[in-house]
Amino acid sequence: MTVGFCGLELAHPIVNASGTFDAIAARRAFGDALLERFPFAAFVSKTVTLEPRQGNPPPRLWELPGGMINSIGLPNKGLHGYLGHDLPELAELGVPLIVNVMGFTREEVAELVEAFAGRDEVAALELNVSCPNVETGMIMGADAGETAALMERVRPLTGKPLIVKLTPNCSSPGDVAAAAEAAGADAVSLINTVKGMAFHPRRPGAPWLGGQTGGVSGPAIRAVALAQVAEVRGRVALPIVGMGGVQRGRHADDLLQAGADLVAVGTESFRDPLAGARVAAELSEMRGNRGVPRLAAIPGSSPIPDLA
Ligand code: RRO
Repeated sequence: MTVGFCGLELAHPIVNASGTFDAIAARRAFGDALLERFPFAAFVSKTVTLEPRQGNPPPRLWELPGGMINSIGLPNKGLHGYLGHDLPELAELGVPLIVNVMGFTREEVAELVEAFAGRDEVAALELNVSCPNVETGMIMGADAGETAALMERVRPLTGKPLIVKLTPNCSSPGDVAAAAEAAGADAVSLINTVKGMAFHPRRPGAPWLGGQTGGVSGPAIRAVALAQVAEVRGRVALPIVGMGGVQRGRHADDLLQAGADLVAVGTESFRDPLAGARVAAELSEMRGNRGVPRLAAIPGSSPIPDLA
């Protein structure tokens, strides 16, 4: 049985979290075998900005006992590089393509949305609102008014589904989600990473990450994700893509129980590139095989030790 999401028909409820699975590199490494056994029911591409970006200075990662902190800083080819190089390759994956975009002003986001509005390869857009609006100094997705103003600007530009990717780093994700819904969003996704910091192991007090602070992901934030998905479900009727620390089918099931419609696997894909398929299969086994692949059908997927 397939899963409906914003008018898309998906083979199962597991997708990837933006920026955590490089499908182009994976296709190069595994060839068409990747397409035959693609781990996700839809592919969410890494964030695209209007202009090309180098990203943050290194180091960009810090490993935690329960996950990691990243401070990648949006390295990407920019809109034109994406349209010319990435989009044609991502369009061949055989699953719906969701493009994640971010701008530093509302007009930048509008330009990005307009550029993708007419592209048949793109099934939906995810708006990454975890960055500052350089005109107001506010993190767009940390403020309900900013989020509403952004949605009002971009909603008329496309009939494609618009998914607002919420940040957990705000006082009320529920308020922001409600504002996004009232202004015409088709879905929300949450949570993005939780702001964190690590000191250099040999220079106490000196930040390790080149970007000073970064985003915590992995099992460390699973309970935060569960609480925020449940909170947002209490505030909106929109479809929700839930994510944060999912390693197993049981964790995906928890997010579904909390009110998510789809679940994204993120950090776990760095450890196990087939984690998406494994989580889908485990979920299927838990839920009585309602349309997701069975674990036995996924050679090479790596079971992991039982975690609490
Ligand atoms: O590129 C990043 O450093 C980054 C982004 Br855009 C994001 O949305 N979330 C994250 O953890 N890192």
